[in-house]
Amino acid sequence: MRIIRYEEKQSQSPTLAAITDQNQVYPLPFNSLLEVVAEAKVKQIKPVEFIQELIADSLPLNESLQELKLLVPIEAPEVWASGVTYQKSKEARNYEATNGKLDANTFYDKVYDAERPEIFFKSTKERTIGPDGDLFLRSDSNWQIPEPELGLVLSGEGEIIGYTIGNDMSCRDIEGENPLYLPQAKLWSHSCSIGPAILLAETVEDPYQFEITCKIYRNEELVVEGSASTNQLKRTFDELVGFLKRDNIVFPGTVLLTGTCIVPPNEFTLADGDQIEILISGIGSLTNPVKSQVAQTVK
Ligand code: DO4
Ligand code: MG
Repeated sequence: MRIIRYEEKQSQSPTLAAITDQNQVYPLPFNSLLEVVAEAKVKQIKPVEFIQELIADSLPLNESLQELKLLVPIEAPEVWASGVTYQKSKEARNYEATNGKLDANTFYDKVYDAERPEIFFKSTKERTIGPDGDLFLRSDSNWQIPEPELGLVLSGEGEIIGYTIGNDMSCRDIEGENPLYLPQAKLWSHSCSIGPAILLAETVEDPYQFEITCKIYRNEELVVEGSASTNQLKRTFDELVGFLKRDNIVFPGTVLLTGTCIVPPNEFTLADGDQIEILISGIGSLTNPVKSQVAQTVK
């Protein structure tokens, strides 16, 4: 069972909906997944059971999932991210930090093996975009890539309530120049996308068996393609959430990205007009066009 938010055609208001395994879309009488989870808790049943009760006597939408204008599946107040949780990421970080001397014993090697994982602040609700929204490029970087990642959707207690797809856009040259520049290499307007859906945690048999694929198109031609699996993750999800929660407030609906396992070839950088597609088995496909940065104001 998956959860989406979409813009209702007539009222143009955000609407929560459940997607069944048969891909039927059922609007739900709640504003967010968090409300559904809270109500299920009161009833002492699992969110999936509560949703099954809710949709039992209703009809699905006539429109298919593809015909809907999808929004972020949750307005995550904060997005945090984990780093160097896959061997592939460790190698890529070493490459950019050492001008290609892959045998270097850097702090990336150390963090990969350390008890404490790398966890950093990635985005806020205002900077995060959903399916088909524009991802922006930084104007002061010449080496930018998407980072396709599994995202954990958390309750205020830090419980994993679902899984989504996230893109941790990154500037390899800025981070490679100096690790103290990490916030600038990672966080700017529209540098993070999540969606298209949240797969309810209790419906996932083994979260270490998600298949992740990333495709980048330029002028409608596939220019980068890579695949990996969460079974290559060095850490457990509980470990990552445990460090995020430690002495910290977790706002309900926070998303924790779990690190990248796919890195485009070293000579590749994103360009205006590219299209990024990230697919995760059971969750769906998150597609975003890439645009040169435009000035932003806070609404
Ligand atoms: O060390 C920098 C961050 C790496 C990262 O974002 C990742 O491994 O996904
Ligand atoms: Mg990342």
